[in-house]
Amino acid sequence: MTKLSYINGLPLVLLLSGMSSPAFAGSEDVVVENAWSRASIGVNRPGAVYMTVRNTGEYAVTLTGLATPLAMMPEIHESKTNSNGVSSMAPAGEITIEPGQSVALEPGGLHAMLMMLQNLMIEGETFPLTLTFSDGGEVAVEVPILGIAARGPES
Ligand SMILES: [Cu+2]
Repeated sequence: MTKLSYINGLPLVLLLSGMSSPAFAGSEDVVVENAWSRASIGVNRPGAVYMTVRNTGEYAVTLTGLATPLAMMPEIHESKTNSNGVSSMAPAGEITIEPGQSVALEPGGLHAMLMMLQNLMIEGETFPLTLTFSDGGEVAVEVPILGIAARGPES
């Protein structure tokens, strides 16, 4: 009601456009492309998911978390290789995507790590993955499981 009284008195066209503003500031404009993952050797090793997250809207969006029935602890990680050629990875925290930009989750860089797998990841199957954003919105994607040696969505 405070919002209504605030915009009270504005021309009707402004009132209507104000009321049709998105309930979520940004995440409804997020598109997830080319999501894929690899078959797992067992459930004791984590799985990894790769994709491109594109912000087609006019507001910056911040990816804050992941959810999937396949893993109890899905988390965004970033792999890094130091000057000695030793690679390691760590939680990447929240990822902000500016309007018109995209973030690539790909082997050797950012990835969605699926820790505490609840099931084997079997080639040819798919599983649902939900991306959560700071505006409260969610984007769900069905992730195909490719072969154990796959290097990209077309492999
Ligand atoms: Cu990882």
